[in-house]
Amino acid sequence: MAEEPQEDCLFCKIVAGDVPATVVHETDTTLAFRDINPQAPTHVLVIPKEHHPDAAAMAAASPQLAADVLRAAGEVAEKENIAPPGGATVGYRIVFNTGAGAGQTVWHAHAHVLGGRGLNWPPG
Ligand code: D5M
Repeated sequence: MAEEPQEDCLFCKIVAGDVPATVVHETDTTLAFRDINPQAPTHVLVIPKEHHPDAAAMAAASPQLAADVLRAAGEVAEKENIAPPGGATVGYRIVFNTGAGAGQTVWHAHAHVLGGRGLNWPPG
């Protein structure tokens, strides 16, 4: 079920244009902007314009919207030149921190798209 914009949600405010962001990609249903605290040379957040509290809730409410976010993440990676093919050092990671214990701090679903450097496994 689609949720209404939440008054106290930072990312709903970015979608509404009430909080500034460096937007790098937009589709009908998604918005992508640079993370304010980048953890890699490319660190972009891809969000659904609709409010959902986390990725699992978004996928449960709308599998199509979850697919839109993943597709937009791939498009961001292409634009940022971190998508394979491109040699052994090229690649990116899509991360959905889900729950406070996993580092989620903003309760509006978002995919981190990280790349532009070697990425270790397992993550911390
Ligand atoms: O990721 C939430 C991310 O959101 C975190 O990496 C910082 C980023 N952030 C917070 N405020 C902003 C603004 N105003 N613009 C861009 N990026 C922002 P999480 O997985 O929830 O910890």
